[in-house]
Amino acid sequence: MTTLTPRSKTIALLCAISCLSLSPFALAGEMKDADSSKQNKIEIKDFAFNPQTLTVKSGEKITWINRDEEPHTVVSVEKQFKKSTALDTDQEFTITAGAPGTYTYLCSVHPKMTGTIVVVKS
Ligand SMILES: [Cu+2]
Repeated sequence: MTTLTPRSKTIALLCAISCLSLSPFALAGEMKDADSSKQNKIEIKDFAFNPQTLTVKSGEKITWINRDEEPHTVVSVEKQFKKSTALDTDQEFTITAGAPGTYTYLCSVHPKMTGTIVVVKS
């Protein structure tokens, strides 16, 4: 009675596959719910950072998301924050804004792509 029939094995396998494919969505949902603070998003699209200048408060999170088919990076010109890896399509990169100041950054793959973050006191 404890032996799995081929049919029940197939069902178990299908369940595992569907559970796996659902997990990224479940995870994204959880992350959204967990973070109720303001979302500072910068979209990378058509080889540009959007918005090009973003003002945030110290301690807030900033997330870049690559909407291009090309890989892009986010690199602080004066190494004021950790640099991203090469972001693939729809991949995100998040930092927490540090001390107040002006932070310029660029894409190291396409150095003409630049952006600015202005951090103000929280
Ligand atoms: Cu780029």
